[in-house]
Amino acid sequence: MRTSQPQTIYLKDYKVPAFVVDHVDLRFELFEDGARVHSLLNVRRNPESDSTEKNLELDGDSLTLESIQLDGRTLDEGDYDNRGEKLIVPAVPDQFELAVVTWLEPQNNTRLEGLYKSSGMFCTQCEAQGFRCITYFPDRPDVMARFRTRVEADKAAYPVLLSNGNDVEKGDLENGRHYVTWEDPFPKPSYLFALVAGDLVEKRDSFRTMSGRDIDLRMYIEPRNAEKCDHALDSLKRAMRWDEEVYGREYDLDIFMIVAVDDFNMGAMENKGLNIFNSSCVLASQETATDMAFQRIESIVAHEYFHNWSGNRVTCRDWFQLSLKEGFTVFRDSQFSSDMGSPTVKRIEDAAMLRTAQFAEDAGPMAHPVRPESYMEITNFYTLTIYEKGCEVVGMIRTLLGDEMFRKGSDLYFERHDGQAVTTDDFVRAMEDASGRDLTQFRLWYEQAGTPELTIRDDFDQSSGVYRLSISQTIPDTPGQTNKKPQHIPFALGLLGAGGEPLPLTLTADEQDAPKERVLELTEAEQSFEFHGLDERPVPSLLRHFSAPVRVDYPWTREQLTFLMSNDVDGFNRWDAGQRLAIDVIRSLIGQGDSAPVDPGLIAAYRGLLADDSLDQALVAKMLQLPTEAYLIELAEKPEVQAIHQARERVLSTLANELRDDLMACYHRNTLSGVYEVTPESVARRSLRNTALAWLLHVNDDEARSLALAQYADADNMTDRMGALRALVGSDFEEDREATLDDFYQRFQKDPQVVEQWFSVQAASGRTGSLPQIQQLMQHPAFDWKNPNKIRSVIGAFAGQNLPAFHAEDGSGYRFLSEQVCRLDDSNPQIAARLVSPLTRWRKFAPVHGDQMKAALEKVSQKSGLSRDVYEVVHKSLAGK
Ligand code: B3K
Ligand code: ZN
Repeated sequence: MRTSQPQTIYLKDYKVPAFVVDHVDLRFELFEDGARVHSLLNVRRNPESDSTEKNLELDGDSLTLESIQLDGRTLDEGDYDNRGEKLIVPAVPDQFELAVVTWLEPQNNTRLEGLYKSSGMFCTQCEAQGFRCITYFPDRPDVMARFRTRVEADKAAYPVLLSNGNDVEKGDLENGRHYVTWEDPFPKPSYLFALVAGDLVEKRDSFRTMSGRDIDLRMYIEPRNAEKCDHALDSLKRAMRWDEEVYGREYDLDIFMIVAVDDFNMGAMENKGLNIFNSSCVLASQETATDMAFQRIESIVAHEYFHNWSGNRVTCRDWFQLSLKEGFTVFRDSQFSSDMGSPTVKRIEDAAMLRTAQFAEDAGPMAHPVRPESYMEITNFYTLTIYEKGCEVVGMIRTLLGDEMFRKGSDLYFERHDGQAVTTDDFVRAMEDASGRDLTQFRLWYEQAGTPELTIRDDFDQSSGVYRLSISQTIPDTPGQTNKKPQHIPFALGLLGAGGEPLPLTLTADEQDAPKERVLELTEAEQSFEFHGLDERPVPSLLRHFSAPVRVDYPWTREQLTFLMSNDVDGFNRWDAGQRLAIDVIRSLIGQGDSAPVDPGLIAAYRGLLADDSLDQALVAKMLQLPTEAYLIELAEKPEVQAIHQARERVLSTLANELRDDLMACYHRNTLSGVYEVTPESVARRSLRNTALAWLLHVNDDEARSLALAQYADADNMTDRMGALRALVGSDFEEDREATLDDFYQRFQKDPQVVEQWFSVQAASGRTGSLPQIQQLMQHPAFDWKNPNKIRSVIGAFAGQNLPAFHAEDGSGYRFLSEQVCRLDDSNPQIAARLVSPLTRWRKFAPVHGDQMKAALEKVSQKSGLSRDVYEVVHKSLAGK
């Protein structure tokens, strides 16, 4: 628990470490009532440091120090200082051995950082600063050491003992105990350390690398999950092959291990050779995981695997550089997912998430650059900005350099910095050096927070045939940053003729055979571009593929949007036009009551989508999804949540009623027979069919009700079973809803990952997720305050997805959330700090909401002993104008 006001850490204060550690020898004695950790460090003064610092400073958190020896001499209490979160050993020699013994209580560790227990097994989470909860250490990523780890535990209770690298020795000990020693030949920062001990089943596979080495792939799970590993192992092999083919990266150790644990703060962790996963992000079977879960698992398995190069072999110098590994690795996993499935759909999913959630972050009190300048608690900076905007920044470099130069750049980066801890600037420099391009202005993407806004206007001169686009960019102020400079923005576009044909983009009057798509480079606050040789005013297709993470303001007419929806050659922009059209229609209905007519143009456009089986069905499935409430709220100035909800519901009901027969036909046309497979085509069909079902049940269609009940009962996979359940939950057929929810729980109660889905489908729905119902779910025997997934699936789903209930005008949703945050703050501050996030946007809302959100935040800020994690979020949100 915090005793003083949290300190702010600044990038500008970075100094190379005064001492480095070459080797770490660890011995873990694991018991039921605690763990003893013996650590032996080979420490030496860092030749690259000009510091004259005589004292050795080590980090430590919540540790009991049992003994400390320097070069074999035991230090007395007066010989060192271990007050606060540091252990300071004064006047150390230039080179020495430090032996430290600490005692910890993993069984009582509810923060899930450092060494803790999950379902009876020991496991670790060290990123970013969990290693200091295990032993005293210079716990910073630029100290890279070789680790040797001996794990000792009771043999019957913990037959499997794992750590990083290769197992080099094992044997039995007295009292029914045993040990295994692991050695990792690659120097690594402490955040990549991992240990697992448990009664686990092993699933094996193997992979032959491009140079012909055979890698042992091993997955460790609890016995009840033995049948849920195939998908992760297949995904892993695909990722390994892909990284060889696309980036030339080969795996380096002889063993690659994956462990699934139920209690985990994040999705997964890329520990060297021993990735640890949240069970929900790695275990899957057709009966228990939806298509979306299958795809998520494939991408997370790949993401963690890709970190072996982008993160582990080349790591971050300090935590301000987090996006160096995260942005690049998200970019790599997005490319991989595109290659495995539908690139257009993947781009749509990424852009939708970015525009809904990252843009909101950029516009809120926690806004920060991709390379932040300061933080209080680094755990709060595992954000959409670091990850997703960081990914976009890498993607823009690729767009500017082209595929070939980008690959040269990444080769140079890996070659130049292998084994080093580096910065985002080193990454950009490698890209510059390989390509010869100057990315000076581009670097502003790392330095300036906020989402650039492009205002685009156009005119056409019939007499000269010149079409002119004027583009201006501004970047809004964010906390601590004003008067921003224009950024370097790759802007992809095309022009369409009246018949929908792509037109050449002729930049000068004498240019021949101009391309039909271009990437313009915006570098000024205002720029204009002329396109020659046009017979008539074209329809512009702007920011194709979402070529930069920016907002676009252009006065589209509904006719232009409808036209783009069915004619653009860029699938992404077809989808985008559909979204913009739907947004425009929904917005125009806000506050208009239940009888205001819905634009027939929108209905016709959706009818067209449903009718045309020749279109890419994966794209159609995405186009049929109406913009989410969260996105509509994000776009609004002072959003009125209930009114937005009602307007959207009105459009949904109108579409469902007007298109009833088309939806029925779509449902039947997309009924699959044969074996379940997760291909883009079959995923799209299931998605279309379940969307049709949900829409029809939204208007309580009787025939659809029978279809849903039958689909629920007969489904051979979770996508269809959950699709039917979700549709029933969204209907007014109360008895069916209750009966099906009960049946679902009875069927799957032994499977925590499915119970989590059962919780969230209820918590996210207006019909089953009212506050009293949420409180009831929290009383359910399957709810568990110590399990982050359960908290997310009930409280997180309520506050993040059930927006009309969360934003209830009496403020009850806000008060509820603040109470849960306070309760969690003591046990798991990381999760508490994430959970509080919906309240931080209080300034965005009209006072009727905003004042109560603010009051809820103030309540949290008054809690005594507030963690650094929650303190930072709450205080930054309340600070300022
Ligand atoms: N690097 C980890 C995240 C660790 C979060 C620590 N609070 C997962 C990932 O991005 O791959
Ligand atoms: Zn990552």
